[in-house]
Amino acid sequence: MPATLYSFRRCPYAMRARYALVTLGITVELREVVLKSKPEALLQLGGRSTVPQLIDGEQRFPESLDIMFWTLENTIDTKSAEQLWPRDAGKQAKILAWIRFNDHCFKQWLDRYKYADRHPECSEEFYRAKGERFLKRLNKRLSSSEYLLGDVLTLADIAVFPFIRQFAGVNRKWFEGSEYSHLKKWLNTFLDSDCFKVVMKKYEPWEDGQAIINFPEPL
Ligand SMILES: N[C@@H](CCC(=O)N[C@@H](CS)C(=O)NCC(=O)O)C(=O)O
Repeated sequence: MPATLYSFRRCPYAMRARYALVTLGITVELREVVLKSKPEALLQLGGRSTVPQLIDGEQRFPESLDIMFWTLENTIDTKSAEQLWPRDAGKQAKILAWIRFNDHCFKQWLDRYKYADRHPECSEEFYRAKGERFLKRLNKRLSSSEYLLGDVLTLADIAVFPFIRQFAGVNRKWFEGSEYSHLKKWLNTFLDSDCFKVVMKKYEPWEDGQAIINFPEPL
């Protein structure tokens, strides 16, 4: 039986989990969640009810990063898995450093920039400038290689790009006119990819008892 993924299409955490699943060719049962009315089956699991969450038999993974590691362990495409998460401890540390900075520093400024009206103590431009510190670092890194760790895609790229997509979407005109040309090119490689089309396919909210939705759908 495939594992079950509770997901929300537009959530950047769920996006990176789905992107890893598609990249590594793993099929799950998809349950699309409406955040304002979460399904009973999710709530009854107890504890946190954020998405994404993956349930694999008795095991539960309520963190997107853990779901990504679960995909690495469960794929039969070991070559791609080793590329995304190289054995080299130094590279692993760099990957985690990018992800941690994204999740623990950049994300808070992204949220304030996106919902500046809910944080009137500072201006939208102020929050954007705070977020730009990460954009600058990414752009500098991407000026000398195609991806964050070099010339191959790793978990760092997959984990970070959905958040940059969200930042870009707050004021698209500003982002398009910005100086971050390497970052824009990098982001577009994801947004234009076939994988992303599969990742962003729309599904109706899941209801108990409905037919199983396999994700990704078989070709
Ligand atoms: N650290 C979690 C964060 C997940 C998260 O915050 N998801 C949001 C949607 S983007 C959510 O479920 N919000 C609803 C809630 O907090 O109840 C992860 O990496 O999976």
